[in-house]
Amino acid sequence: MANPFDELRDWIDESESKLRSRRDSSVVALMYEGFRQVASVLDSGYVSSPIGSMSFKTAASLNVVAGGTPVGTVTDIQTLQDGNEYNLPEAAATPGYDLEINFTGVTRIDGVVVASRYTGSAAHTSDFRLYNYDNTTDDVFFLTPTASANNYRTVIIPNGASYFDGSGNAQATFYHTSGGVPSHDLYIDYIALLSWDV
Ligand SMILES: [Ca+2]
Repeated sequence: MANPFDELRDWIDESESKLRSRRDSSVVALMYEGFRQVASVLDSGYVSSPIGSMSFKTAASLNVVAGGTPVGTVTDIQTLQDGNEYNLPEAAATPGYDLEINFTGVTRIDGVVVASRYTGSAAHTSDFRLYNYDNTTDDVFFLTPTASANNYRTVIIPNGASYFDGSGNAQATFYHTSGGVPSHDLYIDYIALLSWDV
C-alpha cells in the first residue's frame, strides 16, 4: 500500500519544481514558502510513523485439541462485532479446553487483537498463547478473565518473527489450564494478527 505522505511529498517536490521554472514573482515566492512549510511538517516525523496503516490477518482454521462440543466455525471469528461468535464449552477434564487457532500466509507479526468472553468460574485459570517457532513451545501472552467477563485486548509484539514459520504458518491457543466444567463457555467474536504496513 502506497504511503500517502510519500505521495504528498512527491507532489510537493513536483509543484516546487514547476514554480521555480516560472522565475520571480511575489505570488510564486509566497506559494513556494507554503510548500516548504508543509514539507517541513511532513519531514518532522509523520512519514516515519510505524502505525500509519496496519493490516489484520484473520484465522484460517480451528482445531479443538481438548474441550466440549463447539458451536460455530472459523468464519464466526473473522469479523469483529458481526453478531457471530464461536462457542467452545469446557470439558469435564484437564485441561478444560485447548483450542488451536491457525493462520496461513503470515509474513509479519507486530501484535494480536482478541475479542472474546467467558462465562464460568473466577477460580479457573485460562490463558492466551502464541506458538514460538524458534523455541518450539507456546508463549503465554496474557491470562484471560475467568469470571463472566468480556476480554478485549490488543497486544503489541516487538519480536514477532518468532511466531510464524518459513511457510507463513502461525498458531494461537486459548488454553484452560485447570479442570473444566461443561456448563462453562468460551466465546470468541474475533481474533487477528496485527502487522504494520511498512
Ligand atoms: Ca465475529
